Amino acid sequence: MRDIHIIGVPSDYGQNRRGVDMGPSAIRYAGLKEKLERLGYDVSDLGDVPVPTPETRRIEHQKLKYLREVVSVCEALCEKVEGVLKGGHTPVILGGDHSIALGSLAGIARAGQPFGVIWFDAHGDMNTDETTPSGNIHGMPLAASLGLGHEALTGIGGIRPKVKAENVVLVGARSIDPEERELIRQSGIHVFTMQDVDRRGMDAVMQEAIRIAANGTRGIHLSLDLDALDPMFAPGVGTPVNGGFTYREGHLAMELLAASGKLISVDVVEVNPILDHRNQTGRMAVELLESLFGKRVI
Ligand code: EXY
Ligand code: MN
Ligand code: MN
Ligand code: MN
Repeated sequence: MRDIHIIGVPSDYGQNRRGVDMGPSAIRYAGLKEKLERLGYDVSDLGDVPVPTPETRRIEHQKLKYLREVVSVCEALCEKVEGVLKGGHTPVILGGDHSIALGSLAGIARAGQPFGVIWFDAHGDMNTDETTPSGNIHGMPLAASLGLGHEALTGIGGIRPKVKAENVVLVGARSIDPEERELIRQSGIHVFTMQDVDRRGMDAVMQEAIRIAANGTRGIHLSLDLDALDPMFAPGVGTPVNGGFTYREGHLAMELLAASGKLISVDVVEVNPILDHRNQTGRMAVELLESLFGKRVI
């Protein structure tokens, strides 16, 4: 079993609701390290990447809010992820809002192996500075990782694109902006909406998603946005959207990914303890990670 290296990214610069910077603590307090060790992994917690202090918080671009801070966090995360992968370990990256995934994907790309991505999310995260309705960069990381949008984001880690659209699968989409829809269509990524999951079932959708992301690649990065789950099971997220995955659909998806043996890295994002109830969402994140790393009933 490859050992696991945990990296915390306490950043909320990709959006405008305070609290998601405490996501790494919430997930740690839910017992992540101990529970993965109980599954037999050797787990090292590398601590947190440096995040600029709020004093530097300055909006220079209304369409790319806190750009300087997001880039600084993602460049630091990119270095860490590259080092963990080159050391033969599995990075488990704790957000923080979803803008950090730019750093994760840059680091995997810098490690040099072609990879696929399963992007578990209620949203598309496929906006650019030209299409964004909010200016929040957590709505842009997937587009930027594909090389779409402002070069300050697409150039993170010095690799563009970080991943090929043919190996990217968005699963759980149910809140896409009008202009974002066009970008998604043109990009060539694969999308399974909640209707696809309703009609075909999570088993069929995930089996296909794994096939697509693994096709011609060394493995799969899972970008797990807790808002993919229904707010009933993950209330503590910054942009909740009704009609998400059930508790079991979430676990089945993780169990199928575990069984595929294709996982190379994972980021877990958007856990906001201020919006949560008794760390329900932090605990949900840890439970999903246990399933992702092979926890079995029998
Ligand atoms: N599409 C909206 C925007 O771009 O502002 C909402 C994005 C929410 C992104 C969250 C992390 O998934
Ligand atoms: Mn080690
Ligand atoms: Mn997201
Ligand atoms: Mn989302």
